Formats: sequence, C-alpha cells, structure tokens
Amino acid sequence: MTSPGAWVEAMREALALAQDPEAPYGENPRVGCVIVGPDGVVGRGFHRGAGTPHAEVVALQQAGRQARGATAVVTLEPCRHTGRTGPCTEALASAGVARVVVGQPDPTPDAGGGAAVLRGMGVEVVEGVLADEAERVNVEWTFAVTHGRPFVTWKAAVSLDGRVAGADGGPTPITGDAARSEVHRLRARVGAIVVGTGTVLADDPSLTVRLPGHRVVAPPVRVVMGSRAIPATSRVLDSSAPTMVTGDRRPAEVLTALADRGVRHVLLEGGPTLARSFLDDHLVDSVDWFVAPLVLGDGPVALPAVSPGGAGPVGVDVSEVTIVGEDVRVVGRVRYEEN
Ligand code: AOF
Ligand code: ZN
Repeated sequence: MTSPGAWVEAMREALALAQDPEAPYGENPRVGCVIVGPDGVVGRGFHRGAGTPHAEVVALQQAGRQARGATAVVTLEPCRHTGRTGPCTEALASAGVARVVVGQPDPTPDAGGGAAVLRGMGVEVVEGVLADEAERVNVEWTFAVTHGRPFVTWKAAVSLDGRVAGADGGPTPITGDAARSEVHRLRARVGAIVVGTGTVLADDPSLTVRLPGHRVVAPPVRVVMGSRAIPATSRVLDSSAPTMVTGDRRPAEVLTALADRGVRHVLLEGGPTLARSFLDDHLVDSVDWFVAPLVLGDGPVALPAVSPGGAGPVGVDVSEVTIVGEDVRVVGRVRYEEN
C-alpha cells in the first residue's frame, strides 16, 4: 500500500462508502474510510449522522489489531476536536495506523487541521487524493461551514411561458409524476424547505418527503416566512414534520437562524416574492428547475419584475440538463456579477 495508484483506488472505495444510501445528508458531512493492511482491506466505515461514530472509528473497530502499521484512507481530513465524539486523530494514532491518506481538507475551524496533528504524532499523511471528488460529496456542507450560512437551492416548476400557476393563482399541476418524485428526492437531501405565507395560502402544501420505500430519518424542517397569518388547519402545521413559522421576511436573518439549528442546505420552494427577495440579496446559490411542456398563457411567473435596487439578470453555470418524464430539469450554480 505504498503506491499512489493504490491510494486512489482505496479512495474511490471510501468515496463510495461516504455516499452509501444509509449515509444521511444533514448537519454533519458524509464521510467514508477504508483501512488497508499488507494483504488488503481490513476495515471499512462510513458516517451515519450527527452523534454516531465517525467513519474512521467505524473502520478502526472493524480492523481491530490489523490497523497497526496499516494505511487509513479517509474522504475528509480526520477531525482533531472533541465534538459529539472524540478526536479521530487520537483514535488513528493510538490504533497504530502508520499512514493516513486524505481526500478533502476539513474546512471547519475547530475540527480542521487534523493532518498536522497526525504528523506531530509521527503518522505519515498524504493529502489531496481525489480531493475534488471528495468535496463534491459534501458541496452544500462545505459551503455552509465556509460561509456560515446554509447553501440555498431555488426549486421551481414552470410552464414554457415561465408561469408557476394558472390564471386564478391556485395550485395547478404543471410538472408530471416523474418530476414530482425527483422533488421528493431533492427534499430528502435538505435540512429545511422554505416557503412564503403566500404559497401556504394559495397551495396549502405539505412540504414533506414522500418517497415509496424511503425511510425518512430526520425530516427537513418546514419554514414559513412572511408576515401574513396562515390558517391553523394549514397542512404545513400538521405533525408529520417540524415547522418553523417565522414572522421574519429577511432572508439573511432566517438563514442565520437555520444555520444555528444545524441546517446546511435549504430548499426554496416558493413563491415568486420569496424567490425575488433571496435573489435580490444574492442568497440563491443554485437552481433546480423543472420546465413543463405546457403554455399556461396567464398566471403568475416564477419571479416578479425586478424591484428598485434588486438583482438584475443573473447567470447560471449549468451542471445538468435532463428529461424527467415529459419535463426538462435544469440544475446549476448561480453566478452573481461582482459589484
Ligand atoms: C462526521 N463524520 O466521519 C467525520 C467528521 O462534533 P461532531 O462529533 O459531530 O463532529 C463533526 C465534525 O467532525 C465535522 O464537522 C467534521 O469537521 C469532522 N469529521 N464528521 O460527522 C465523520 N470524519
Ligand atoms: Zn472524527
């Protein structure tokens, strides 16, 4: 296990472990670890969510005494802090691991810096192996811990003429079943789903994750922004998931409150007024739009006209265009002009 080629191969396996279907998206990053001894892999582990053992500890437990002199390949730099669990740097060094191969550096101030700590304890550390791939596993988490606020994805379902509802403004089926299941898959990955009071009043959405065969471990918190009152019978207030009704209409303040609750990724689900206020404050980070093959001809559009001082045109670096059922999905990162 001394060749860079073998490290890359083991890192690929660790990346696959990090993305196991049982590895949740949440407050903590998704991390995988493979421990390789002279005769091959002796331990594998991945992280199952905040409060559970880190990937390294799971893999070390499996390896037992075979960890001595072995190489631990980890998708994220091992933590050096005592958080909900103890430092992985200690666990690796005391198990006698000789070398640690790291993917992504840990961007958090308290846990980051484990590579230097390991070197100080006499462990060889190789950094930056498949670092880009490793970071891609935790794009939103990395953004959130670096920027101190959750990553925001704006989801919309629009007709070809850019409308999100029919003439009466009420709920109109726009996209098909396949697109709707994709939205539930997307909801399953976020920590919060945010809507304005207007959407609650017009559509009475449930904002829950409904996927056949999918076990919802921690449902995203449903957040209602705005000052209008919503009926006590609104679906969003039922007991199927936690709900935060905030009288606050200021995107940055609401995002800070969500960051304090450990939310790393927010899904903005409507309506147009809310999207406008997030966009004006440059607080939309990515779009995930479904465009349906339908011309509604009348009704509200996805975004109201620009307000004074608001954001003008914004570009999107598209990473995905797919056909989902009969609808077209466009995913990409928002690019704001520097000003
Ligand atoms: C994880 N899983 O496998 C690794 C992590 O305070 P804690 O115990 O929840 O630790 C969370 C931090 O530990 C996390 O933000 C990251 O910096 C580091 N590594 N975290 O949840 C893991 N290896
Ligand atoms: Zn750790």
